[in-house]
Amino acid sequence: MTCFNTIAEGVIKGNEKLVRQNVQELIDEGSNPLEIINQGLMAGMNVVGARFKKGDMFVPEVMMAARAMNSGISLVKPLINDGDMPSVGKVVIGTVKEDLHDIGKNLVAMMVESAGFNVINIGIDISPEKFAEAIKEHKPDILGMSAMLTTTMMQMKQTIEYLKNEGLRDKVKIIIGGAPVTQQFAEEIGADGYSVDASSAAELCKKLLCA
Ligand code: B1M
Repeated sequence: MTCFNTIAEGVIKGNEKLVRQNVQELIDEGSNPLEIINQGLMAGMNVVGARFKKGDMFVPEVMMAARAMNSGISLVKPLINDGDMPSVGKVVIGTVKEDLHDIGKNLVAMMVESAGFNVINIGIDISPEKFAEAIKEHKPDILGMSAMLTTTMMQMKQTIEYLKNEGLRDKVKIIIGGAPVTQQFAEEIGADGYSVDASSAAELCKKLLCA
C-alpha cells in the first residue's frame, strides 16, 4: 500500500522512478490529487529546502529532488482543474541580458515552483524590453532576475529603470540574486528583495506576497 511518506522520501532521495511509481499507484487507488501534491511531493520538497539551507544537501541532490518532484507533478496535473492547482502567486524569472548562466536561476525556479508558485522561466540573456514584455503578457506578482557576472549585474538596475519608464515597476515585486549580488546592491537599485540561494528565494517570495 502506497503512502504519502513514500513519495516524500522519493523526492528527498531524488528518486524519480520511485516517485512516479508511487504517485501513479495513489492515483490508481483514487487518492485526491491535491493531497498527493501537498502531503507527498511538497512535503518532501519542504524537507529538501530546509536541508539545502542548512548545507546538508548540495546542488546536484537538490536538482535531482526537484526533477523527481516535477515528474510526479506532471502525472497529477492533468487530474486537477487549473483553478484548483495550489498556486500562491505567479513568478516570472530570467537571467539578465548578456548573461548565459542558468543553473542557479533554474534551481531558484524549481524551488519557488515547489513552494506552490506558478513559475514562468523565460530563460537567459533577457533584455529589459523582454522582461517588460513578459510582465505585460503574464502579469506576474513577482519578477525575479538572476545575474552571475559583475559585468551583467548592472543590467538589473537598467531593467528596473526601464520598467519605471514603461510604467510597469509598481505592477510587480522585484527580487534579485546571483553570486555577485548583495542585499546592499538590491537596496541601491530599488529591488524589493534579495536572496542568497534557492530556498531563501522561495521564502522571500512567500514573504513578499504576505506583506
Ligand atoms: Co561562468 N563565471 N562564465 N560559466 N561560471 C562564473 C560565474 C565565475 C565566478 C567563474 C570564475 O571566474 N571564478 C566568473 C564570473 C566572475 C565575475 O564576474 N565576478 C565566470 C565567468 C568569468 C564566465 C565567462 C565570462 C567566462 C569566459 O567566457 N571567459 C563566461 C560568461 C558567459 C556569459 O554569461 N556571457 C562564463 C560562462 C560559463 C559557462 C557557460 C561555461 C557555464 C554556465 C553554464 C550554465 O549556467 N548553463 C559557467 C559556469 C558553470 C560557472 C560557474 C563555474 C558555476 C556557476 C553555477 O552554475 N553555480 C561559476 C563559478 C562559481 O560560481 N563557482 C562561473 C551553481 C549554481 C547553483 O549557483 O549560480 O550561484 P549560483 O546560483 C545560486 C545563487 O547565486 C542564488 O541561488 C542559486 C542556487 O542556490 N541565485 C539566486 C542565483 N540566481 C538567483 C536569483 C534569485 C535569487 C537567488 O532571485 C531571482
